[in-house]
Amino acid sequence: MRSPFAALALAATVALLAPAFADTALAANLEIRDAFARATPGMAPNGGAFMTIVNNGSEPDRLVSAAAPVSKTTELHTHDTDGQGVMRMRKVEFIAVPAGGTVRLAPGGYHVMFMGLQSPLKEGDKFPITLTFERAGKMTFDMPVVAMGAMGMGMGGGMMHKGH
Ligand SMILES: [Cu+2]
Repeated sequence: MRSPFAALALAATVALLAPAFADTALAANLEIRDAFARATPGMAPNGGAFMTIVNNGSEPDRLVSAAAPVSKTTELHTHDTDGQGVMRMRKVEFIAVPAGGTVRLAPGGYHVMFMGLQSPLKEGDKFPITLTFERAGKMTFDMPVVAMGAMGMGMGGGMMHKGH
């Protein structure tokens, strides 16, 4: 990620999300890259979203909550593997973003979970999401919805919501 090309990738991402990114996201030393939510099948009760959070500042920060109008509640989750090698989801109180570092929310690990969807998340749609950081405060941007299985990065996308 720390290549000269990262800046180009960022520029592309910011351009994509520019209308919503405006003042909040970049003012706070934090960048959100490659954010996407997965489309949900049929009556699936829950959905998940992923992103990369980059902290360009010299102070650590924490993602402490997320909110979106698509579901009754929105939680921060991670995956643990139990003694039998079965992955289970667990709610976390925060996701740490180290100073000058990057944290990835990706299938099989940290994710934002939309609990109790009002309606299915449809490929091609977008919805606003607000992330609240302990230090940087709130960042609101549009979360694009991509096809199920897209950008799964070979980590077994079908497993990610078995805990529900
Ligand atoms: Cu979850």
